[in-house]
Amino acid sequence: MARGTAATGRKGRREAASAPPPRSSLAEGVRAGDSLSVARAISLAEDRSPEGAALLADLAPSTGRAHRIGVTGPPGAGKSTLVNGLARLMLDGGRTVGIIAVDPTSPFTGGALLGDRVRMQGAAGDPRVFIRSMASRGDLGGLAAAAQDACDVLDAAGKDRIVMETVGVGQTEVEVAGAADTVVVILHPEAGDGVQAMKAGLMEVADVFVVNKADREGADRLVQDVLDVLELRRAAPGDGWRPPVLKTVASTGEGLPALLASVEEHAARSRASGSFDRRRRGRVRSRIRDLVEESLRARVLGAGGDALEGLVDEVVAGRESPRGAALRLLRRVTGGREPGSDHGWRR
Ligand SMILES: Nc1nc2c(ncn2[C@@H]2O[C@H](COP(=O)(O)OP(=O)(O)O)[C@@H](O)[C@H]2O)c(=O)[nH]1
Ligand SMILES: [Mg+2]
Repeated sequence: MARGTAATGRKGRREAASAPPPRSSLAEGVRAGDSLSVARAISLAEDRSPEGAALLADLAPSTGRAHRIGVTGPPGAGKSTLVNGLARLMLDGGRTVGIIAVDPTSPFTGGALLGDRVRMQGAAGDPRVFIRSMASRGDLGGLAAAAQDACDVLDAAGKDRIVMETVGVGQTEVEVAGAADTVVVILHPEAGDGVQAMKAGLMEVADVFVVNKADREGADRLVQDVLDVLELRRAAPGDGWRPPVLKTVASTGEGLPALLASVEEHAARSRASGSFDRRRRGRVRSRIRDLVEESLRARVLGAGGDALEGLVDEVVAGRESPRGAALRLLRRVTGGREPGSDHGWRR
């Protein structure tokens, strides 16, 4: 990545901007790693304000260096405890760390995240760590996008490692965690959870499996269950990386150095094999698509909001088909031109 060293890169940019408007000074603050600027930048991005969009554009040249690690698994598996321990190890190894805790199930004031904050205090007291909680505002797709934007901000702020923790095993969690360079799936030896994770598609996105609470009954059996499922998965095409299944006791730190080593090995191997770039391209591709979809949807339904009910009447009365109605709404933003086909408007 042609980014130069952090020091010369930042200095060069600062000299180039002789009379920076306020937005640029916020970008400068982010690039300098200032926590308040980072927090404000993430809020702007989260609000999806035009100011936030412009800021992300300003920061774009400074992103792409961090390694993004998604951590997901069922509630209570020990994710927060493990992320905290992992962050400590990364700091001890001389890395700077950003942590984003994503909770699609709770409103912004939800208790779960406050609990997480308390648990993460070990790492939170350290100025080299930035921790941010993000919760649903009733729009799950938006949450995944906001988490990605927050990652970009932390990346631009010079964090070497960004960990995204999600609370559960639903679709949004898979989406958020899956949008990482390395995906860690945490299971724990309690009835049903392993099966649930396998159903939710987590088995497919995992690069590293962790059976946490290895101090509990049933850990070895769960390791074997995961290995059995992986045996089937090996038939699928891949880059030769076999996801390891590691045992940890996050509450004591046991197994965490091996987990970190595994994550780092995956990072190195995927960069060498090209799968890192492929994944990153795929991620960017779907982010662009999602944003196009989002803004088209807003434009079509925003501009045609009044027309929508009239079209509903027509469809209900049998004078128009749903597809025909959709095309009529679309034409309002395509300047009356017929979209080539409606396939491009969906995924
Ligand atoms: N026995 C045991 N308890 C653990 C372990 N890791 C975490 N816990 C406890 O499990 C509970 C849930 O942990 P938490 O990190 O909040 O899980 P999360 O919901 O996945 O983030 C907490 O009470 C932790 O102290 C472990 O390895 N062994
Ligand atoms: Mg948690």
